[in-house]
Amino acid sequence: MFLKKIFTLIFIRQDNQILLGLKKRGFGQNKWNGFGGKVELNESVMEAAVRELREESCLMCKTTDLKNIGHLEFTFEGDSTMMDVRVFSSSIFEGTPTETEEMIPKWFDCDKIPFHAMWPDDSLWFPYMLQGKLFYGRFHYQGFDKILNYTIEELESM
Ligand code: 6U4
Ligand code: NA
Ligand code: NA
Repeated sequence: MFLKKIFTLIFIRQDNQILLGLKKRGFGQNKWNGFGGKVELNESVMEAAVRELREESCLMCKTTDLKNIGHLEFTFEGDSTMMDVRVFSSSIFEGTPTETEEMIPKWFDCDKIPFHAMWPDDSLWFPYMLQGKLFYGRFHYQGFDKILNYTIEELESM
């Protein structure tokens, strides 16, 4: 049995670009990723997604403007915790991406995603996101660099 912890991950889109953040500390340090974190007790998953986006990039977004685009589950060899990550996107937001204690935000062209400096799973599921397909992926890691096995499927609805 796994102890599930729910996380959010949000991707802001504008024209043919996507906003990523370079994580400055903690889990996923020095990797480019979407913005997100743990869901707290007193909030919904979408409220957490909006809060983490604001805390990490200074952008503001409404829960009603979020699209639920994917679901990712991560397990790690020898660890009974499952990271259950709810993935969102939005092209409606306010503010200017600004560096915070946790992240350095930067716009990337969608055909120039820095996969070499991202979680190894990202290159496997980003194509679904970039093609507008809903996805469900499960990844089992050994350490934080090696995927031992995985499955990804396209979903009809979330
Ligand atoms: P604190 O303790 O406040 O720094 P918090 O911000 O709540 O933590 P954090 O940053 O540890 O949580 O959350 C991890 C973030 O990384 C979430 O947005 C989910 C995302 N994430 C985790 N594993 C990932 C993976 N393999 N691939 C990926 N994103 C991942 O693309
Ligand atoms: Na975070
Ligand atoms: Na956070």
